[in-house]
Amino acid sequence: MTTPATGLETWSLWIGTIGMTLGTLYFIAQGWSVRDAEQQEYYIITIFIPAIAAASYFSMATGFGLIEVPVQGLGTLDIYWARYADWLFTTPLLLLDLALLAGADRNTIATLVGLDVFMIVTGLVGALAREGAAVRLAWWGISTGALIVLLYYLLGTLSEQASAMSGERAALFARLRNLVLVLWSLYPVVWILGTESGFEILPLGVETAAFAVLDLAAKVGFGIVLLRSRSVLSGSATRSAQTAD
Ligand SMILES: *C/C=C(C)/C=C/C=C(C)/C=C/C1=C(C)CCCC1(C)C
Repeated sequence: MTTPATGLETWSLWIGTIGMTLGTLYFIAQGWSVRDAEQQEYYIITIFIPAIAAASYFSMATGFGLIEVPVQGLGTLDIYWARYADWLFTTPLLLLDLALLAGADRNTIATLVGLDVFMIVTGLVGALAREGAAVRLAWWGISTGALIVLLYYLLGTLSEQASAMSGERAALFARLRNLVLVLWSLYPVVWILGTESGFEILPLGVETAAFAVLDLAAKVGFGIVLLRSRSVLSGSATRSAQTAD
């Protein structure tokens, strides 16, 4: 069976579960009275993000989301696969929020989501690969390559499209984009320092805590920043001034 979770590991997973649940409930409560269809769109997307993560954290906290992977030369690694199931759905939703804010066209959205899904799936393959450390690191490199292109796209094409929006909206976009740039860049770092790479510079407990902090900031933190600017979220650039709530 899998090795029993350490204190920090268990704590982090339960804090993740509770934090994501509270975030979900908070966004639902906030969005309850929203009648504007365009604003509702952001609420719907942003509520599902911590809701999916809460389910994933609950599965990890109760042991379902964990498997043992025997890796050549590294022994048996404990891998929380449920993270990737969560990220596969939540990261495209986060990008969708950003893309809507930027007024992005369909091709831009498709490119972003495509790169993102590619990044998460190749990361998952790297986490599950049994063929030894070199193969796992190669997958990490492929996934990180996709992240770099994705962030480059956020800074380039998407930011360009956002600059056509009103000042307030463009400023909100820039704030959230910067949050994504910083937080998302840390995921491959935690992965490579943690158990997945086999380096185990960070023990599983510390790695789990680090991912919990990143996940809470990237989902609940992101959602709070986005939704507290509700007045910016509806109408065209010019209408935004009149729809203050
Ligand atoms: C709410 C969850 C978020 C924002 C998760 C983001 C995850 C990433 C940006 C993960 C990236 C990875 C790599 C770039 C390489 C190694 C494997 C991953 C999946 C950790």
